[in-house]
Amino acid sequence: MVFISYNTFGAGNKSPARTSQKGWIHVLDGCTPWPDELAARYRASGHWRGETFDRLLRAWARAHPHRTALVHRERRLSYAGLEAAADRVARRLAGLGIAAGDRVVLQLPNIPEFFAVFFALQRLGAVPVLALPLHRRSEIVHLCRLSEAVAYVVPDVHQGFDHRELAAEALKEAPGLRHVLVVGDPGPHTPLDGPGTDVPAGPDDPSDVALLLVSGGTTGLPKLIPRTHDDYAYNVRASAETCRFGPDTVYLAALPVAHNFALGCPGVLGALHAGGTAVLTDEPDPDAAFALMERERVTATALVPPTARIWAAATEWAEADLTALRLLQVGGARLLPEHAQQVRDAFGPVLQQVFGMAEGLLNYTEPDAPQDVVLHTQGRPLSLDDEIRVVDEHDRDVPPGTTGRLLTRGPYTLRGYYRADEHNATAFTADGYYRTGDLVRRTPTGHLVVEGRVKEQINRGGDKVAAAEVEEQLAHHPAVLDTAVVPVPDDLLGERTCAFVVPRPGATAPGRNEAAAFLRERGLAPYKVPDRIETLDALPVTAVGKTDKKALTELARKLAAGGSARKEGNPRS
Ligand code: OOB
Repeated sequence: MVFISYNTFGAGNKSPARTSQKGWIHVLDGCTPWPDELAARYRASGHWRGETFDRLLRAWARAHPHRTALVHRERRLSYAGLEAAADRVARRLAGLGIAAGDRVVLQLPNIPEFFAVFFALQRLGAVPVLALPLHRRSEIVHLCRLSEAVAYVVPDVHQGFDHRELAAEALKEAPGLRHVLVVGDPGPHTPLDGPGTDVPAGPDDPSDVALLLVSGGTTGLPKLIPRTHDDYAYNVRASAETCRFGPDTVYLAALPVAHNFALGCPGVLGALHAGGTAVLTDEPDPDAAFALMERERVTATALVPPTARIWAAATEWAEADLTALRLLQVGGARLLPEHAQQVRDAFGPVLQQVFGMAEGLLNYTEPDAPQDVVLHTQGRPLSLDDEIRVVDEHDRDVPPGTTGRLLTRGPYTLRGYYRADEHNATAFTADGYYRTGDLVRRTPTGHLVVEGRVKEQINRGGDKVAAAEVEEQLAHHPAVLDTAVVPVPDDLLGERTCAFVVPRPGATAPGRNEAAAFLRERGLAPYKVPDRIETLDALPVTAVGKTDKKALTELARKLAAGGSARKEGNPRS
């Protein structure tokens, strides 16, 4: 086993794929490793323990084979059963020629097969690219091409959407894609179930990339976030410890498990790491979720703020017994103090705020934190080795307690997006800090309060929408000359999207329905379709001639409150 497989490369540099004598790819081409001295520090402090996810699953299955690992509807899978399922899928994939270093786009909802495939890929040393269930052609084709995926794993039909049709388009548009594997009725594709071949011993290097997470993004299409075994195993283990997960933990995954929060913060992997049970569902409405929580005696779950508020309201009339619940994590978007209070009033002192990101850094309010901290802050960094800087626009530290831009680096925060040299040059400082794009303030106790953001991203109740991506897509509409997408405040989701559109001379700008149909047709995920469309004769510009997003955000706010675009803000009317 090669313990230290990374060479030292600066942020933004490409590291070459390294091939061992046996032909395994050790470091994915296009990933930026941690510098040697930091890697050594993270190992010395016991954060990085040289674990791989394949060895972890085997160790769990050996330690308690008969305990329940996963529950889905009426199905219960023991740890031994999960390991056997992963082995079966690994044999299947090996039979198709999927091998160490290959990337596989995994787009499955919250079903046990997600984890069977995830761990099968770990077995093979192949790398899952975790697409969200709501991603559509635009995102999927991009993810397949960017990762040069050889396979794409989908359900047959999920929530009325036929993934086999999307897969057929992906096969046409992503040249490297060789296999589509379907859970359920395969249609023209390959069933995930089926015969396979022996699995060759895979690579066993903890500093290899274990998975690629998809970023919420701020520019154009989503980016890929390489997470190594060392860093993600630490992410999971430290989160499980902080959240006091143990063998009696019953974690309900109601958010998509392809998202970092429900996967590893501590999520399903945290529950498994602790020897507990994970219950999978994608029905987060309170009727279904509460019934499941009562049935399974769920002790912990994670929600985005809008769902947390809906659940809090539902406790007024719901009769389910939720007394087993000890931890209710809320994160992904800002939870206002008054909403935090509502959640706390409804569920008792089980609320935990989580401020995290797929890129790494996680902040949790501690389970025994004073109520004031839980209501008013978004938590404290998970690791003693998380380095935090709060800076102004020139990267100068702001005085303590002042709001500024959050920069971070640490043992589980990426050093570069996958194959994104140009973006990496600005997304990181020269000394490797990730520019989160979030505006925060640090309290004297070291807790962070998220005050806003500098990045152009709309946070639609936890679903991240990159303004640039929607703008790019809308610009393809034949009647659209120019466009700018901004957030509008929304009581439930926190924010919704508003697209300002300037029509081409003589053309009529598309209305909301037409724009929505157009964007869906182009394969954009449905949650990225603008909630509002407003027409302008021209976009306002700043002194240097850039689109004035500040003015547009203000205008969108006024319009949402009942004004008119032409009266209030169109500079040329
Ligand atoms: C989580 O991850 P992502 O990658 O979908 O989104 C990260 C961004 C952050 O940069 C921040 O802008 C926002 O989402 N965010 C919050 C927040 N938690 C995330 N903004 C305000 N308050 C919070 N509590 O969203 C994520 C990943 C792991 C755990 C939890 C959330």
